Amino acid sequence: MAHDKTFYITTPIYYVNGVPHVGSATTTLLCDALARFHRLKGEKTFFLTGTDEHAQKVADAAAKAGMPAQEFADKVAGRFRDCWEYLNISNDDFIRTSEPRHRAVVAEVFRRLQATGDIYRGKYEGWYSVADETFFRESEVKDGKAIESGAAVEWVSEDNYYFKLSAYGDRLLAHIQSHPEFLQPETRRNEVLAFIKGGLRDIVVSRRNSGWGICVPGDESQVVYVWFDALINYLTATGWPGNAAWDSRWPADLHLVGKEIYTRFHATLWPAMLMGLGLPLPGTVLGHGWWLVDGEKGAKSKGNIPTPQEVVAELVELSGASPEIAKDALRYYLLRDISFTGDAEYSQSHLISRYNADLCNKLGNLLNRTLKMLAQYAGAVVPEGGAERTADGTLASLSREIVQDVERCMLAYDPGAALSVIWKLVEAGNGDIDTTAPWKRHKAGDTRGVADALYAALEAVRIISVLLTPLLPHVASVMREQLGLGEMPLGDWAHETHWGGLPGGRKTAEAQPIFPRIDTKNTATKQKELTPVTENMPPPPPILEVAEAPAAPAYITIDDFAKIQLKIGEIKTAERVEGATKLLKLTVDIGEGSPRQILAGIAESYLPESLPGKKIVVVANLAPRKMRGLESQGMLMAATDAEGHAILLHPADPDAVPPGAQVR
Ligand code: ME8
Repeated sequence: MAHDKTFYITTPIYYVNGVPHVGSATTTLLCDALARFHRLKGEKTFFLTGTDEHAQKVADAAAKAGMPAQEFADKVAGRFRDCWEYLNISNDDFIRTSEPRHRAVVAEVFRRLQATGDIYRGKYEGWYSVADETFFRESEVKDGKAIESGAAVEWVSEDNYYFKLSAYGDRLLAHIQSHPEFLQPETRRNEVLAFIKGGLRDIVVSRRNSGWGICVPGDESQVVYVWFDALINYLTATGWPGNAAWDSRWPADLHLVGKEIYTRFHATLWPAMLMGLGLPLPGTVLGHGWWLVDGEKGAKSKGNIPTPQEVVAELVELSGASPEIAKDALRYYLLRDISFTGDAEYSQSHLISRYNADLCNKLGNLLNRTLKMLAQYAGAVVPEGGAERTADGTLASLSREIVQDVERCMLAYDPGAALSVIWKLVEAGNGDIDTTAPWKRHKAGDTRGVADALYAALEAVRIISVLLTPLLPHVASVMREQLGLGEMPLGDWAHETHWGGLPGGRKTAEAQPIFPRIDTKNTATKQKELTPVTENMPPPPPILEVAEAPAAPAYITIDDFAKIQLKIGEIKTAERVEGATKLLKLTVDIGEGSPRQILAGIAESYLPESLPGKKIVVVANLAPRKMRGLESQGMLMAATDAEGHAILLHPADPDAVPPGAQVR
């Protein structure tokens, strides 16, 4: 095998019983970011996605639509292709399991495993769930439902073919234990270890032929079980076994999937099938958590989760940003907030907070103010002198660290962590401008000082554009356009991430804001005016009415004031409240031993992760009251800014006052 190994990355192939939504888009976008990163580093890359068509639920959906299954599958597969094109997904191939190239490989795998005795004939009697397309054991079923998913099961009794999964338990365990990178994250690896140690049973790999699926070779009465068929897609796309170059792609470096298809299928059945075929196992199988909507898994069957096109249209409408920018804003939210270890709540208000706080206020502001100052103080021409001109050098050294951290995150397959690291540089860029204050230097006639400060800010913006190229490709290219630079050439990652690379003497383009701010005061009304985003989608959650204070009288007496007990509190934890756009649930230490639970209507002004550790002022003797079924044991004091956002009050010297200190 004298070929250079290609970096090979795959998404699940999606069932064509429903259209793509922001859940399937998330897995696809994660893979897209990783594929783009490897290409930028100059590696040969092969990024595969596609559709899984031979499921019983696809046949059922086609019947419901009154269409032949193949015609129905063609139509919905087209929706997936279109959606990925719309989102600028850079897949190198799109595989459909109904294609002849795949049917031939499935038949070949089946034949080979029959020849080794790994596939044999038997009779199956037991439970099957169409929604999960999974066979369940008696112990996995309760009250007619699969315990794992809650989906209905039916009793089936069929003559089938079996795969000898039971023979692979020990080899699987040995491989998992000697390859710590194979199953990630660690919590899922442990789940798989427990699943395998619990004992593997042989698995049914064919079903009665009801006219939809790939026939078992030599036995037209049976079709190959949809999961056995589907997993093989990863091999089909390499050209195995006929194409001499198949092993430049195989084994895949990364299979990225959602958690529900991780343990049983991608981490157990698939590696066992490969072992049976004598083929190497994939480098890493990584499972992410779900987007929940109002606490429940977002799923096409429930119709509770929007399509990317719907969300982008809303963002364009609310912000006035261009559709391409709105697509990257959606990318930003999905990549940044999906969780690998747990689940995450998907909501429009979280998306808007991310848009306003991170994209508009931080990134957009940094780009805009830097270019505006350059135009104002230096004729929009990049100062000459390169890396020499880096003000006090802090931004330069931070940038070096951040480049390394971003690379580490991307190599660890974590685009969300990479984004949060990049935002440290965005924040530091803004902070550096505040401290170097080019406007003051300009006023003092310090031309050199202005040039140093502006060069540092411009270079930070350029490095950020490089780091964002695989993650937010359109935003990165607009940033580069405004900086007067061209597209990032593939393979130039190492060179372009060096501090000091921005050539002097070049004219920048006019600063154009790319993320117009969303006015959150109007969001609720506008949201209501929009046509429902998906049929059957529940209406958006009502905006919480934060209890209005009664109008204050002109004067109160000192005795009235004395009734109010104000104390310094320290925020310990902060999280969003499911279904509430404005509300955060905090625990606050006010010096009483155990912290109080306080609900505050500040979710549109503060990200929960920015709050722990902050000292604030609490009304400690406000009678407890319930909001959204949760008790609030106090109130935080906050001012209101011009746009109606809550701005928390903090002690001027937070270290001097312990939690519980009286405020008068
Ligand atoms: O399972 N949150 O296809 P599928 C996050 N055909 N990701 C989600 C999600 C959510 N709420 N909902 C779906 C299949 N996904 C099989 C796969 S592979 C050989 C065969 C994403 O159409 C996530 O990646 O049900 C999940 O694993 C996948 O879509 C399931 O897509």
